[in-house]
Amino acid sequence: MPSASVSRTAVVVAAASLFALTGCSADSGDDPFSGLVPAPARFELTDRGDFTLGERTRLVVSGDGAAAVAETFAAPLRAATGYDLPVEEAEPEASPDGDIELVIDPAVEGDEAYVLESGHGGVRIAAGEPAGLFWGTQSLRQMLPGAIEESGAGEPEGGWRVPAASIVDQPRFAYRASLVDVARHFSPVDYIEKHLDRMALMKLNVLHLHLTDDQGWRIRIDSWPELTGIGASTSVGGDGGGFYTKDDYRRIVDYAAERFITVVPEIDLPGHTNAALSAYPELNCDGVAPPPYEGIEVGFSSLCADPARAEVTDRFLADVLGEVAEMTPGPWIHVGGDEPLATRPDDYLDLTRRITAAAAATDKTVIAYHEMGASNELPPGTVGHYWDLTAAHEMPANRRDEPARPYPESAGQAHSFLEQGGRLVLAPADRTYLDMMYPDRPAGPLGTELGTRWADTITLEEAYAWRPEETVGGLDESDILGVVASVWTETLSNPPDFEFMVFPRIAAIAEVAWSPADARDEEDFRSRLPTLGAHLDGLGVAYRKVGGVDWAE
Ligand code: TNX
Repeated sequence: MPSASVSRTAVVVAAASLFALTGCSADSGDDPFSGLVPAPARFELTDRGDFTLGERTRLVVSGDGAAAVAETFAAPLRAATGYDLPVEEAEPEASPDGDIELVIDPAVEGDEAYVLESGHGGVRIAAGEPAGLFWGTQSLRQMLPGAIEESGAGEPEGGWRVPAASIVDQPRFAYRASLVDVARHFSPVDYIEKHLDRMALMKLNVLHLHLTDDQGWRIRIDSWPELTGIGASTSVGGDGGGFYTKDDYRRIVDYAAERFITVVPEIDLPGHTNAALSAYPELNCDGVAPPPYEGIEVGFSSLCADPARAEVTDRFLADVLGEVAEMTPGPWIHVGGDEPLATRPDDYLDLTRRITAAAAATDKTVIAYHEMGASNELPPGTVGHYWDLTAAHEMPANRRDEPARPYPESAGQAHSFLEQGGRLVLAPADRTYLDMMYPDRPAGPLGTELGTRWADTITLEEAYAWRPEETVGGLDESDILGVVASVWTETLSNPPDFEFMVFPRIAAIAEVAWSPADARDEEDFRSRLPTLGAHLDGLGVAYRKVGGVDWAE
């Protein structure tokens, strides 16, 4: 193993050589390596010669947590190559050449930072924490040929080659989320696991599950069983119901945790609650349960703020949020709060206080959409989730007759979270909503028109050009906990349609989330996408082969 040429005493995020790779391609099999997505803070190809993963390669680990990372990394590699790839504990110095070393090394500072050195003699990834080590393995995963994603792939022409490189890397933001709306159309656990694999490839580390909405309640609550009875019986267009049992949810949480991904459960309150209201008449002010809803309107349902319903509503909030928190190991719980169009403003403030208090009573940190910033009684540290348009937004041509955006009100509500000691996660709909159409409005893989345009259409380049710090004005980098790429599923009812809208635009947001701000370069990003595409091909993802990218054959 060649000695590391990168200092391991500290990981310095320096952008200087981020794009050193442009135009380079190492011959690593069927698909030449075109670069990593998201771009590392520092990446250099070196002249130490390609590493070849072979029958005798071992994963040599040292330090707490390294073996578990190695096993997660090795499982798909074994399936693709047929090699044993044994995981063995050893002092790093003692390991012979030809291995992949995964080393916990406190000298590498930063919760998610890692350094990676590859060359003819082997690969060494070092990190201070297991999370960093895992992200290092995901870089190595992308440096292997895309066939590594396919079970039983067999050896590609040229072997399982990894280009010689030096990487020093850590993320820009701590919270890098993919939001999946499983309420409008349900996704079974197996598909969520696939999505988690794809998230890991792009170093996204938060799965935000939008578990409840007007059309469906998708998580079992033992104390309110009809939520997943009547409440889970259908979906948009009557495309069938579904929900996660507690065991299903724990499977998702565990699978995510193995990939250093945290699940954030969202229970959308007090609006977007028709499914709950349809299951329990006593939650309705008039005591009458509405029928299940299969349309795509928003803003017509609300929990009841009437004092006569206070006992049952507060019991509902405490029970639901308590059970959800109890099965969620991560630090956050999301209580929604968006589009309260069916809730009178003073009722909304009252319900917001009660909802966020019930959520805080679970000892989780509360996250809420920006509308809840209207309240000045938020629990300390509540995180605001901004979803309105960016400050830079120009109204799309089809909506010029509407009032100018962004809503000053939404921006003010976002700032209210900062004033109350919280931070923001940013998800402006005109940049990060992956259910927004592409401007050329192509039919999806199954021939249907996909997505909506209420916020705008979004190209890959527009998603990539987004600058989070400019989203609502007046933000410091430290105000931003992270960013969210959201996929709402009113028009997306199956994996190919979902994937066509999500990929590759989610990769643009992943790079916004991970890579240094001053190093982003659209041309360079497009030049690196073919390698990601080869991996998505290996995973069977039906991504859109957008123009301007030299996608792998
Ligand atoms: C707005 S953004 C919504 C969702 C819709 C989405 C469709 C937000 C928090 N609410 O209920 O699904 O637009 O793009």
